[in-house]
Amino acid sequence: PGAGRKQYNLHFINTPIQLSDAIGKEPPLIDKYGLIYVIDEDMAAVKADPKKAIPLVIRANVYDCVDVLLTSEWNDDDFTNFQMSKINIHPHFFQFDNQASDGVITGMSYDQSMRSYVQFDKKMKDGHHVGLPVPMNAKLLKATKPGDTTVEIEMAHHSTPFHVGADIIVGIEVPNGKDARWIKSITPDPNKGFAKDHKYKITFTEGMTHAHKAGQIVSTEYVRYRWWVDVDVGLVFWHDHAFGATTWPHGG
Ligand SMILES: [Cu+2]
Repeated sequence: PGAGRKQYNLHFINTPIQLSDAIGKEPPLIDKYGLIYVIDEDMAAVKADPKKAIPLVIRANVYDCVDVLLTSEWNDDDFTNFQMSKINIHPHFFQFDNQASDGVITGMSYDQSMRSYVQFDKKMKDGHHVGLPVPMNAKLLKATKPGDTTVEIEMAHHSTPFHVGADIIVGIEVPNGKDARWIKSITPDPNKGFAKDHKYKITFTEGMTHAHKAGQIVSTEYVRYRWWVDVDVGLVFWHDHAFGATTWPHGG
């Protein structure tokens, strides 16, 4: 009973994309600033070979539930995202609950676009950050074992610390090795002032499934979309629609 679940962990990455093969004396055409979605398990191979950076197709059968976890490695820059990198997934031809599946970024809807989980610093000007602040990213200070309920972390400097009740992912960059957990408590308490050394001990409401190495990334920067396939809608176009004017020409 219930829908068949198809789960995909997707990353939006900034990587060279080969657009054509070499012909005669002409070298292959490569967009050095490619922007493309990849599935978790393929990310390393795509980064290593611009030929493998091809558009991602998500296939589902009628009555499936497509369960998508989306994250981004596209850092802030000055010439494409103007220090405000954000990406989402906007699938066309769907009936949306725009609070949960549309990739919205506007109005009073919950923000479903993501900042980069690999960004740990920020362009500053006159003592203030330019564009959006540093994303809420951290790194594990100590390795953890399966079943552990606490992590020791160092937040990205200048970022806002996590808060109690938030759900964060430990090991967000690890294919099939992520743990999403609710925060039960944080010490020192960020509500009484941020830690000068940016270091916090976090306790989760339940233990983690996987082992994690020191240095792995801990982040709030992910979104989970669920798409129920009620009817056969054929081929559906989808893309980033947070920064389309600059991501589309590069593949997004
Ligand atoms: Cu669109």
